Amino acid sequence: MYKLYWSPGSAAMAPHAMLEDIGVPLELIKVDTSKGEQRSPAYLKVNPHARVPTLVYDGDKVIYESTAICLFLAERHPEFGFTPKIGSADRGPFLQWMAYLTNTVQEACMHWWHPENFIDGADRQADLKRKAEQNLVSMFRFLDEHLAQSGPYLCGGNFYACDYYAVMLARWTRATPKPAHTNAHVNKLIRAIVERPGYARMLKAEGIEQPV
Ligand SMILES: N[C@@H](CCC(=O)N[C@@H](CS)C(=O)NCC(=O)O)C(=O)O
Repeated sequence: MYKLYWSPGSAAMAPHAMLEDIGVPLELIKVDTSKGEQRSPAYLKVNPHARVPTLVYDGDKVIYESTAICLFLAERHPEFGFTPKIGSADRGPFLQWMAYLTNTVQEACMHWWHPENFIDGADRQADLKRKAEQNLVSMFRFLDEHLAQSGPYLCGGNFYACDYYAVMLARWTRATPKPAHTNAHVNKLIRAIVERPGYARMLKAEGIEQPV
């Protein structure tokens, strides 16, 4: 039994999709970030950083950080093949993509959505947002070129959790001038992922759509 604290279209998307695939009993606890529920005293007890997602497992154990939750779920449910086996050829690229997505692409998304968390002043925030927009265009162009040469998934022929993560972040660019899905090979990856049962169920449960 897992409990996932989530909000629609947030960093909870990737772990939520995995939980839908895994199919174990799941309690979804919606945190309305637009109303500031992430800063309620009750939520701060499970996640002192006031962010979603947070996973509760084995009764009272708690972890947060989307990437950590994805890796943890992958290890706990190896039969779903969400990660390559330790020491296998795909393992290096898998770890590389997870790190790149979370450290670099997700950070640029955060700069775009919430420049006020990084810098004071409306003009400087607008500058940061513009820079983030340019960075996101380059990053998804880079991913597109990689997928063109070595796809259809990030690690080649095999799907892993990093593909869920990439498609989650692709959705986060939907309001930018050049959204990720306008890149042909990223688009192909998105179309493959939205067909997967877990990701499709997650979109439905969260009441959101994935632009393709
Ligand atoms: N590094 C964290 C980031 C989580 C995060 O920033 N979540 C956003 C939603 S995507 C959030 O909870 N925002 C609420 C707020 O900033 O107050 C992760 O990947 O889990």
